[in-house]
Amino acid sequence: MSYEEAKKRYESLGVNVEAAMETLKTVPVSLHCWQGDDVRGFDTDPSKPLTGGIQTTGNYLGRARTPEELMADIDKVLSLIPGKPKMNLHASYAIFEKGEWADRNKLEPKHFKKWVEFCKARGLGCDFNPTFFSHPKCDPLTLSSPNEETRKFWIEHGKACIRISNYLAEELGDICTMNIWTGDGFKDVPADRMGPRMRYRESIDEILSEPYDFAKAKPCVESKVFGIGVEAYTVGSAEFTLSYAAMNREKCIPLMDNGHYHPTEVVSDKIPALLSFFPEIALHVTRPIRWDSDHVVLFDDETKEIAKEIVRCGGLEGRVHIALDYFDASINRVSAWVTGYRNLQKALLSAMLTPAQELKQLQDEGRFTELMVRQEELKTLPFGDIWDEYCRRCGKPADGEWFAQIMDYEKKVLVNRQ
Ligand code: RNT
Ligand code: ZN
Repeated sequence: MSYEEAKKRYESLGVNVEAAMETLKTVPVSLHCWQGDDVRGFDTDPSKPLTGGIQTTGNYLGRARTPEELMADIDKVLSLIPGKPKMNLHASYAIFEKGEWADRNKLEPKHFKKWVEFCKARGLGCDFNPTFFSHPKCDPLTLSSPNEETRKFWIEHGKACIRISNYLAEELGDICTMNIWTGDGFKDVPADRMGPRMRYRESIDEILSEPYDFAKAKPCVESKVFGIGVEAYTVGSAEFTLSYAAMNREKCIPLMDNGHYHPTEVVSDKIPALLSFFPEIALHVTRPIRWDSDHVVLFDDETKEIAKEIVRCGGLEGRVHIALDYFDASINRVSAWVTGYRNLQKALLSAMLTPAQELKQLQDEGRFTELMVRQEELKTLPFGDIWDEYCRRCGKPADGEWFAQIMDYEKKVLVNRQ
């Protein structure tokens, strides 16, 4: 079917296809830098394992080993994704001059100057994350450590990251969300659950005492249910972070990662729950398989449902900050990046092509039989034709037109990184 015919099908349901495409072009979605190098970063020994309860599996060829390689890969990704990407960096991706190095508590804006130049040249905004894992100072706790020296070190890191976030927001003229996530927790049954949480709370308070303009730099707090090696207890649990955010609404926002809940809980349902109270929320979109496995985001039911809630709860008007968060080392990493980004774009476009008002009316009038039929019928509309048109209008390849470029890049560039 052609675009024009597909468009007519949607218009007959009262959907404004042109407006949907135009809007989606302006919705920022963060591209996580850490898919390209298996979350290793540049500031610690890359042969050391990841810590903090997260893991990458696989050893596909072509992991980016330097800032130059990572940036080249990101450029490849940017050439193949439609929409309005912004970067998402971790503090561990600081770029040092030759012979220079700074520990995490001593990081400065200048260590991200090359990233600012990268973003400016491509018209991108940038989000940021302090890195409270994969570092010798994880004892293994960080912000909740009973060791005051350790805890102070990580508070200083958090404050340094606020200053860097201010710098990124200022330089790039765009909002910078700064996400606080720690892997703090215990493998086995703890003897004190409250102590670490009280210390974590105080630590975040101290970090957020560093000055910032909340309209530009937005600290977030991300919860988690458990991690590998941290199975029994997580300091930053759902109740902890949500309570923190609720009690500090004027200085931080809650972040939900859809890999961080029990398997039958869904973030799609939590989005309207949180938006009933919080002016703004942030998301890490990922794909958990049986645990927080961080698989590549697919165009699957829950991703579509998350997108629908973002769209119909007014999330596109700046209330929902959307970021990707996954890492797969078992397949071509550039393809993994592109696939996940495009799938989230697809989910958002598909959500925007839903006649939300009509469906809501059916619900409000109690016409549930018809609601089911209408919702099911939407699933077989000619979405692919609209999607391909959207890609073209963004100047990016449609489906079926980009994978060969990845294989070409693998043959010419990635194979040489053995
Ligand atoms: C880990 C959290 C966290 C990280 C990134 C790298 O479970 O999801 O957001 O994935 O910060
Ligand atoms: Zn996350």
